[in-house]
Amino acid sequence: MPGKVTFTIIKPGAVERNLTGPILAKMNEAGFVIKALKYTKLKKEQACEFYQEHEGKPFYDYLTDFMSRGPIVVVILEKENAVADFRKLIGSTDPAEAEEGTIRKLYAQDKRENAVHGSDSDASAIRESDFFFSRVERF
Ligand code: IDP
Repeated sequence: MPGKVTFTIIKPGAVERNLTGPILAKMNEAGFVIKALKYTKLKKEQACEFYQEHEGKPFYDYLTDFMSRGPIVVVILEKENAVADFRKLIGSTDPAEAEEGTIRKLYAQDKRENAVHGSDSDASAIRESDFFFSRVERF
């Protein structure tokens, strides 16, 4: 049975362009409930750790520079079928391929700076939530 929790990051490009409010509103409108939320910033080595599964890929250095460029908003979200429904809400990695109305179609700049992250499995949602949030920050 799919889990009820997913994890998202509003990435630096979107925070810089003042899109945090509209993006959170889209998540709420789609039925996701905020369980934990934090405004923070990654150091380069922390971005490398978070994205270690992509180490060695051609976009890894750009990605980890980008993700540590400025503030981000990290959020744990709850909803039935959270991971799959959230991936649908954000759309394809490349906004040029994303469906109309998805968060990336609306707000991403390009494939590299694509506004938001969304966990790709229940296990990732747990691992990524644990990366950013302590036990007392969620309830
Ligand atoms: P996802 O975020 O849609 O799950 P992943 O394949 O996990 O996509 O890639 C993580 C992030 O790395 C993407 O959101 C995007 O910012 C960046 N990325 C992925 N593929 C490419 C690429 O081919 N070129 C440049 N950046 C990429």
